[in-house]
Amino acid sequence: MDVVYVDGQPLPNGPVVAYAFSNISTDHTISASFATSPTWTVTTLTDDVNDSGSLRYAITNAVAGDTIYFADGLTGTITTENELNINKYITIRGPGADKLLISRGTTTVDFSVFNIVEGVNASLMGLSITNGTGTISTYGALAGGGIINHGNLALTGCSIHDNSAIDGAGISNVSDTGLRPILVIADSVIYNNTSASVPLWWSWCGGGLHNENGDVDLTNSTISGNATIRINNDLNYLHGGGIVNRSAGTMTIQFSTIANNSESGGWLETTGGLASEGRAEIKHSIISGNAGGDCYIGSGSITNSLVKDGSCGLAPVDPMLGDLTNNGGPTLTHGLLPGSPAIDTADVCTVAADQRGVARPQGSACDLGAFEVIKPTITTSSLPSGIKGQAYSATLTATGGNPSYTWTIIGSLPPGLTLNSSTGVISGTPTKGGTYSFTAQVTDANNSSTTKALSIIISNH
Ligand SMILES: [Ca+2]
Repeated sequence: MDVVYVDGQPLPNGPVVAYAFSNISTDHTISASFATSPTWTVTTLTDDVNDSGSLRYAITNAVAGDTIYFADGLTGTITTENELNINKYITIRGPGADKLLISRGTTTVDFSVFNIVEGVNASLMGLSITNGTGTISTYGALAGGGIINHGNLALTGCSIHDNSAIDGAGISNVSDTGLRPILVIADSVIYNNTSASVPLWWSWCGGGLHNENGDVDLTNSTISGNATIRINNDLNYLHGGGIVNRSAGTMTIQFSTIANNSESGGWLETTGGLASEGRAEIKHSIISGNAGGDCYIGSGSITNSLVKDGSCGLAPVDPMLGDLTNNGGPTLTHGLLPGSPAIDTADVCTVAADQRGVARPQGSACDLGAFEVIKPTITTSSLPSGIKGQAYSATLTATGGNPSYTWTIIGSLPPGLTLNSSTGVISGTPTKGGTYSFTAQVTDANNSSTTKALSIIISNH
């Protein structure tokens, strides 16, 4: 256990402390000792608490502050027949959501794949989580098919898909005995999870994400293709196909994409994409194509974002999303189609990369949503000189973006030379000496363009 000392006296709470000095006019000494944690490395996909190479063994035997790693090359599926209970501060650093899947097995018993205990800090990175069915929450309904979070959970680079439950088929953020849970999601995708309502007043659904009474921060992430299904004409009035944020919940959403979720009908305020009766602050995001409506916000704001159906008070704008697919990186994303109004329209860029890890911004500004269109780069650093009256040929080259490329010249080439817009070849016979400066521009198939200042010197002989 790590220990922090003030004036030689150990603080009781481990590495995360809050401390009030009784006298700030005198000097104090703060020191720390750090335990040498054993290294936990998962070497087998077997789910056996007695196997020292298993994830369950590492979780069971780790102490607060430990990190669990996976052996190089270990990929595949860990099938589990009961929940992975995180009851202490640990980090599980998976090899990548495209490399390691944790799946509830064939049991008929319902459980959340991960259960984060109240008051616990936990971090899950680089994992996929599937087939969970939820844990009975204090509200009496199965909640959090993939993950039920009662603690403080950071979820990074994960894929939560094809889980089911009543509240929060993908993830439920809900208190247990009253401590407010905190959920910070980054660089992740939550897709194809399905919530089914029950004819009882306490089911609120939320196909992808259910926030009952905590704080959720969603950045650089995609909520797609989740569904909430109304059963037996229940009277619940706040169903969210993608996200439901209940009245005691707060959410901040930035650079995220909520698309193609669905809601099959309810009583009041049912929304296919985001249904928020609590507070929601949304920036730089896309909400599009959700059956049953894109957006409902009881309080909060949505700015510098695109909402396809014009709900939440924005003008309707089609963000021109591609399908959810592998666009590179460990998690699925919705790409932006050529000419998308999301490209380069974020008013500020507060993230260094997109969901895939592609550096932001590309081009003149960040793109709205979780996906940044990669701009092509002109690789030609300089052009050879030519001689008046002698044939000249040089080729502009580019990389990145989405070939094929279209070339244009802004300004003028030396007299006698012309550009082939599809090949980038500059050729002809120069007719006049001089130094000619111009700007070359390449545009890729996504209509993304980049420019570079270049020049050609033509000598008279
Ligand atoms: Ca951009």
